[in-house]
Amino acid sequence: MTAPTASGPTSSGLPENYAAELDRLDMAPLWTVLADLVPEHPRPKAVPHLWPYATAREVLLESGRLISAEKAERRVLVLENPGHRGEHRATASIYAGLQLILPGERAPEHRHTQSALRFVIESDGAYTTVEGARVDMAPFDLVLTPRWRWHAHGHDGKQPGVWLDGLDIPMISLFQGGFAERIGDNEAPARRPDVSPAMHAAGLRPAAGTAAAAHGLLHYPFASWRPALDAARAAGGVEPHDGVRLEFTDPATGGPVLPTLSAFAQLVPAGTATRAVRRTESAIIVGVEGRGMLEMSRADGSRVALAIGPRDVAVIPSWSDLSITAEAGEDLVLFSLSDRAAQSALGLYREERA
Ligand code: GTQ
Repeated sequence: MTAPTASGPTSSGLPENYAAELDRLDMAPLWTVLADLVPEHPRPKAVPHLWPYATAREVLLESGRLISAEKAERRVLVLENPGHRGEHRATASIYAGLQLILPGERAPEHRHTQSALRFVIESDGAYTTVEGARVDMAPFDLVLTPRWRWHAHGHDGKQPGVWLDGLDIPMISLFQGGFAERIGDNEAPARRPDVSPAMHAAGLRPAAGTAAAAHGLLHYPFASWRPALDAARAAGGVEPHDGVRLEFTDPATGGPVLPTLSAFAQLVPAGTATRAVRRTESAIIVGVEGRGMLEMSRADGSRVALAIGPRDVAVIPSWSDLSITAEAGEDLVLFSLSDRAAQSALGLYREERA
């Protein structure tokens, strides 16, 4: 039994002149495409895929010889899912890219209605400013640039700075909600240190009504989140389907870090495998420590296994039964971002555990 497809010829048995008349009237029969428009379960166009960091790093460094950060505005290589060629997205809903900034460079101030999170891959002095607050980036830090905040990137160190950008660009594009503004460096807001992590660690935030109150927590340093995984594990937090999986939260709401994107830290104990789980969220996953396998199903039901190590970036499409195996000897530590926040807000999020 084959379902009718949207792209196939008119297999509906419509008289040719009737089909032509519909076309002329900018109308189309539903019955030839209904099964695609209203599928019984998600059938993602995005496919499981992994970008090994060693390869990505080479072409990224080459981009640094071809164009400056100033000229590019953002010097980024977009991670394009093979199932979405030409669409500049890693999954249907998530944009991902690797951004390079070289010592002494600045990527100029701009703001947009798309929200971004950065997961730092390499840095010895790269930083982002958000509304003038400087966030210093260390490897495996999570840094947020929520929608409509002025932000720029710079670099005071000696080695190339690289991070993964995760943005909700496809979601904002779906709603045609894109606005952006750019300003010159002369008009850039004054620099000041970002004090949000220290405040939030103390359970404090700027009092309501003060100028600083608008700025939430922007920075989740590796030095803070990594020990939390070990602590959770020691406290018995290893789950059969996830190992230890913690969600980064917005302390103001207790919810996801951004209205559209969620972020997670995960630890799969060495020599163990998680039981399969399928979730409607599509996700980008980054290796932090250890090595392992991401095993999942493709939309056609076949299985694929992707070997992941530190700094490799992989895509987990929606509804692909995922099981993660950590090699013996070292725990597998992973960072991931997903569209779960947006799906939950719309009441769509579902998961099934094997
Ligand atoms: O750093 O502001 O990868 O605006 C894509 C769009 C990064 C950024 C991206 C952006 C940025």
